[in-house]
Amino acid sequence: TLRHPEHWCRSFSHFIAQCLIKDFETRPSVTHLLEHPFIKQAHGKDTSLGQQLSVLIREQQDVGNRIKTRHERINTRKTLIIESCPDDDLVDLEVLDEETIIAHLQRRYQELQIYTYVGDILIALNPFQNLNIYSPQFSKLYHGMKRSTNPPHIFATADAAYQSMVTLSKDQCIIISGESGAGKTESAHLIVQHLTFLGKANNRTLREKILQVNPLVEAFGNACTAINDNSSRFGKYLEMKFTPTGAVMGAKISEYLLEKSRVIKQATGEKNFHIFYYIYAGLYHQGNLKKYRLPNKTAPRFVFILMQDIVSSKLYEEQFDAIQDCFRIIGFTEEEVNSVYRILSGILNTGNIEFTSTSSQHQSDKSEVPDSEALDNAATLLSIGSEELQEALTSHCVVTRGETIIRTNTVDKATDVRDAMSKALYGRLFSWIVNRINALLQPDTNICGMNVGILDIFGFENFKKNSFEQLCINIANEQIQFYFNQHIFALEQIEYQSEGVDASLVEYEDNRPILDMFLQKPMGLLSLLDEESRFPQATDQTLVDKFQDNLRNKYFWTPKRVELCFGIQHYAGKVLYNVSGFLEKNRDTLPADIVVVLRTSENKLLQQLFSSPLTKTGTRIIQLSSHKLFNYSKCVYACETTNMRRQTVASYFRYSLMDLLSKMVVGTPHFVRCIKPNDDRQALLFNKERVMVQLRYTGILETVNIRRQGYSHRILIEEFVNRYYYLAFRAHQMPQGSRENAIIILQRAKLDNWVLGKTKVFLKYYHVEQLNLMLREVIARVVLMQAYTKGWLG
Ligand code: AOV
Ligand code: MG
Repeated sequence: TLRHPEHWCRSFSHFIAQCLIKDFETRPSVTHLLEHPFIKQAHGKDTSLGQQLSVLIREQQDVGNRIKTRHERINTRKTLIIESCPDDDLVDLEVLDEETIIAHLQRRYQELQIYTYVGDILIALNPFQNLNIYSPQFSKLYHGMKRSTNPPHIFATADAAYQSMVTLSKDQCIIISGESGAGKTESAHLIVQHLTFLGKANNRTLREKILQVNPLVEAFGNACTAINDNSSRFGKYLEMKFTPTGAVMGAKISEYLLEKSRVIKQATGEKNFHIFYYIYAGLYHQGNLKKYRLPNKTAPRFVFILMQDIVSSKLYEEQFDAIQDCFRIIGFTEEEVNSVYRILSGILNTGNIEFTSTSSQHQSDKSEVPDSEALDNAATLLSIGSEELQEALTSHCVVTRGETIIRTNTVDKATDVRDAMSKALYGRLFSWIVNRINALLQPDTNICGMNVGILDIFGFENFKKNSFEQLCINIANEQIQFYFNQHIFALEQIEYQSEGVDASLVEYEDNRPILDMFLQKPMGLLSLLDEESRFPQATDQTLVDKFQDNLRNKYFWTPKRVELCFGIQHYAGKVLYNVSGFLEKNRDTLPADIVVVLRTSENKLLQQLFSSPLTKTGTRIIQLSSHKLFNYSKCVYACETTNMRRQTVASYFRYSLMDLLSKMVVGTPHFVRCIKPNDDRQALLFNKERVMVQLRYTGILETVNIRRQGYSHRILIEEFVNRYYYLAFRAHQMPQGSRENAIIILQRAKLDNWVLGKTKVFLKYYHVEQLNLMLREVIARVVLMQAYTKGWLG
């Protein structure tokens, strides 16, 4: 009876109408019931109720109309039956080849439909302009809806992850990929926005705090590059934590591989991390430059290219205010923020310390600081002794046969030490901020909840000159592509065979050989780099020779005419790397003398940064249990633990990759593939060639094929019956997890095209969506019914 409102008694309809109004914001999926004549009739006498209802209905229509003009179409389907809509999903295209897909995406892009589905995967084309489709009204519209109800949207992906988490009580993970500037970070923001909307906690401040997390860490971790003005220079995995009923209760970020070298040097046309410009402009306008000992004008050798225009930049000043708000809202104390500013200004001043060579009779390689202003400023800001700092920069202790000898540093060496200190300060400060945010956003209950994780890393990069940083970034992207392939193609096809399911196999480009070349031990590129880094006499040339001698495959080559370079055929294209600086960047040594001085700081925060056991980035490394690795070995490129004592950046990088993937694989993945339509950052410009290349290397055509032919969801029969028996049996029946019962449920749900394997039910992505939606509605009805019969809501 519950399924048919026309059979409801009057008072029950009235009650439902009240519930609907109360629940409207959280459950718009049932709003179509509002229009049902029996409901209207039921509260016809209650004018206030009637008025509220009509307001809600009008609001709903309003949003719909706006969507219509925006997307030139409104989908008014409100039934549970899946209707194919050739426009929105590439899987439904009649002709399937590259040309057709490109033409289709181009037409949609020109109509400002930047999103398109490939089954359950979302393709997002960067619009390079602000679209008016991300307001709370849109969040409402996409809330709890099936994908086919509305035009494709990033909110629909976030919603699907959320609904799947709540319905199945399982962690979820949204993986956003795409090359640099394709729109990953923007997509991640929009996902967080929709998830905070969905996870409405009574605690409003918590929502506000979570929304400040991305802007704050990005101020410290993003920078302007030749490709993207707001390029992520670190990998970020943000986990949003929810209660079992779906209320947001906290968040946690993990950061990966910050490009610290940017603090001391940027490529031509690039800039330092945003925060330096923000604080300089902000403090300038506050009249606080003196307090933080920052020069009023651009100093002669200000490594941070704090250009003159910064002083007049209104935008930077506004960003500074915004960052101050972020700190305050998230809960940093004034003392902490002040310490952060002092350390940042300390880094700026450290960058200005210059050395000159002084030779005496006894020591020819001595360096000194001719002008002590920057040195004194840095020491004051970092609350350490100026003399001690100078000593740590210009000399070092060596212990031989129990005796401590002090050796002087050459100018080059002193400069390296200075730069290592700046990098260490910034890297550790960044990690501290992330850890502090995590502490402040930790759930304050012991409830064992669930997560939606959002992965936003630095995208694939290919500059004119590529260095060690690009290599790490590109290997990380290679790994994410491998994970995608494993999940979409490999695991699925293995299961067809083992379960005796007849499904045609789809060929795809497997990038495992490239990953092997990088990560294998002991002959992979990273291992070779580590080995060479252990030799003090190693040079750029010996490194290239070593690579050349040991990496003999079609993915690696050394160009004849360009010296000290090697080329890699990545999944996303050819990249030429210049090895100069590779060894030093990989060693990333921070002299003990500097650590000793910094530990004497009177600044509590600074003490904390350097008190923990030293790891390369200052973050604690998470040890993974062997059990976890065993389970995930299909998706994660397994690599065993490395010797922590002599940790290089490359070995830390392996850890990070493994840690990241082990987090990702516990959740059900949802993929967002960002595509960059042109390299000029221009709205409405669709460069066919560029899009074609991206579609090819991400394997979109193959993905469409496998989504069309394959079964993306494979669930053990017992688990299936356990999960969905509500749809065909009474709550107290608890049917057995048998094949017969699974078939009863599938038939009752009126699904077709599913297959039963030996132990699993094979379902299309839209089957699962429909089953979950039905399950949610049935459960909601049962809950309402119980509440009503018990008189709780009279
Ligand atoms: P990325 O994260 O993929 O690059 P971003 O998310 O930073 O790329 O996007 C680059 C720029 O594209 C943004 O600064 C926006 O100007 C624009 N953009 C992207 N998505 C949208 C959108 N949905 N609406 C409006 N503008 C958008 V990198 O982090 O460099 O790999 O390391
Ligand atoms: Mg980014």
